[in-house]
Amino acid sequence: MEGVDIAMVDQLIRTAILISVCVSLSGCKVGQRVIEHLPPRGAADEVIYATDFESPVWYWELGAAKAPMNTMTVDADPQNKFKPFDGKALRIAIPKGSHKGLAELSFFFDDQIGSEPEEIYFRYYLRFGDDWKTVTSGKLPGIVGTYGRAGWGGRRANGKNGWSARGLFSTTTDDGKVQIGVYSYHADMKGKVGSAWEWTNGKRGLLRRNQWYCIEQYVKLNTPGKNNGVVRGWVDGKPAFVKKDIRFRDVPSLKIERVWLEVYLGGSKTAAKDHHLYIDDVVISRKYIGPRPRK
Ligand SMILES: [Ca+2]
Repeated sequence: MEGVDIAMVDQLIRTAILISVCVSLSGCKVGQRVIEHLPPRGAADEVIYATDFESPVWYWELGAAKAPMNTMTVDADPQNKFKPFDGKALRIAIPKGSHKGLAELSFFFDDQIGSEPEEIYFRYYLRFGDDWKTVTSGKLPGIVGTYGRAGWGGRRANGKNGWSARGLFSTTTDDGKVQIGVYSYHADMKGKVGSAWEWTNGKRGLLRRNQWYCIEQYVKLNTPGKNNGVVRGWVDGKPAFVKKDIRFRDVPSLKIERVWLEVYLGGSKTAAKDHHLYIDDVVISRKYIGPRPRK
């Protein structure tokens, strides 16, 4: 090592280690602000994932190289009566002539934390825009284990191939309200399409446009072969739905594969005009999350 400054090499190595530790600790969280009221994130922590859409590259953390189609982050959108929940939100469009809003974006548990849970909480803030007036129902973000095989799109679940518990929105009522719920493919499903479980407790799942709501979903997979799987729903921290007799699976290899951040207009007709909704403050956790504390 003659002629090499050992102290300098040592310093370079220390710097390289420090950089790699910082990168691995922050994952793809580059440029992203940590949501302050939440506990630390990671596989061993209760909060597994959180985004507040303040980062211009918020999608990196979900493995996407570019912003998903039909989306943009906004902190103002006055023509659609948008008001921020907290800073920027993700605006999702279902364009005229289309079914697709947000597609092909998921939090895959195995990729992100190296294992797949059997129960999980998923919470986000949701606001339907002033132009939201669908003539059919459709899908919202939710919790699934489709594994590219079954549990969506007419691919019937049989207990061994896949399952899903996505969010659901109904046709907009004449007075501008939207019923939400869960749309599930499970082993007891009849026919090719899933079961629609509307959140009707206290009418809390009947949402108005131009208003932010805290939507939280919980899935606990059943003991394989038994009817003891659970889906729960809360709106603004209040119970809006519970079902505790679901048979998602007959085999232990089916687990919670991902949270699917999907927005999709169903039915045979495409959107007659542009529809917009907004989401913010997405959290995936091993424990109940609940609404943000009021400032
Ligand atoms: Ca935000």
